[in-house]
Amino acid sequence: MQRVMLLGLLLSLLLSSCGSSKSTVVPEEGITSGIEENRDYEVAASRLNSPWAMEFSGESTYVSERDGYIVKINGSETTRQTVNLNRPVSQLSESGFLGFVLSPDFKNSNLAYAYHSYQEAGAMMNRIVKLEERDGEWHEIEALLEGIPGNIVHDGGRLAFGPDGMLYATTGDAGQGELAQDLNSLAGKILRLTPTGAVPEDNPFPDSYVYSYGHRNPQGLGWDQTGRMFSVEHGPSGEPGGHDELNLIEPGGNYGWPNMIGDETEEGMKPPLYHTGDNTLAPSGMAIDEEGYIIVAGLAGEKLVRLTPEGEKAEVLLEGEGRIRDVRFYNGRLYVITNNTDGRGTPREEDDRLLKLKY
Ligand SMILES: [Ca+2]
Repeated sequence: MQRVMLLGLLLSLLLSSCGSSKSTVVPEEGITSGIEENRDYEVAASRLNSPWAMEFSGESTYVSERDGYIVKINGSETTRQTVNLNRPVSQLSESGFLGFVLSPDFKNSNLAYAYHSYQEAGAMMNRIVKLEERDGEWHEIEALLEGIPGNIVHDGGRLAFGPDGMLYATTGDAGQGELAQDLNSLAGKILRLTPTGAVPEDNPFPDSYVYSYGHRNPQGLGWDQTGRMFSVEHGPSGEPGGHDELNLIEPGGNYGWPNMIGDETEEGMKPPLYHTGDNTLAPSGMAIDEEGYIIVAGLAGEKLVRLTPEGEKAEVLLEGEGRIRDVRFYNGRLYVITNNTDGRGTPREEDDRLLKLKY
């Protein structure tokens, strides 16, 4: 009961902070509560170190950790697996071992893909590698793409396979906004690769991995049942701040960073479906349910938010667990990883945790 009252207080604060907005995409009622009183969860794993992405296969869950490990969870058994890479992981602030996705044929091939930061001639870079699970460890077998601009912040890092069988990767602007508009740079983009690391013949720009551009720091990717592609990205820091975005991603689309934020418009640039106005959610992972509702993990916002398919309305599904890094559906349950151990959160004894929720 106390939790409900606290929630009401929080919501009224939220409402008062954005009630005067005239925006067309920030819901006038702000973020409402969709928390069910019986939304309990199981803790599927605890004491993870700065977890970033999660994947599932059969009874196993795999969680990437930013300092370069993969934790394999199988029932009550948790194993921290070594990842043998040809270039060492560089883990500073937001960089490190980030995206991780199992190959669609993982059960037969034992292959997976990872996105991680490394140092090259004194500069932070990011690379996408193919890994194989063998004898309880992971081994790099091939680098697909290297030299993606990096920094201690704005490294993007999400990997996902699309319904077209292609590998998609989000990259950040590496702290240099102008790179997001430069089609010759891999920064501030969503990239599309074949599973062997080649440029697909039907990419929107000739001989280029770039699928969409004008992104600041996208970290969430997903497709609905009709094949529409969505991404969430972090809005600007400082003044005005906030303005985190949900975008409908189309091939060759320019999503406006750093030229425009929020409801601003510019010829040839696509506005977001939804943005958070002056509020900060700091979205990382996302998941889409069977009806097209979009569930977004909020870091600084410390909540799990569900958006309607067109972004007209937002509601809180979970809060009080600290920062949330990633969210995924598997076998009808909603899985969430917290992100309280990377120096920006307030970890509790069991952090970070993998939570399994009813949905
Ligand atoms: Ca934008």
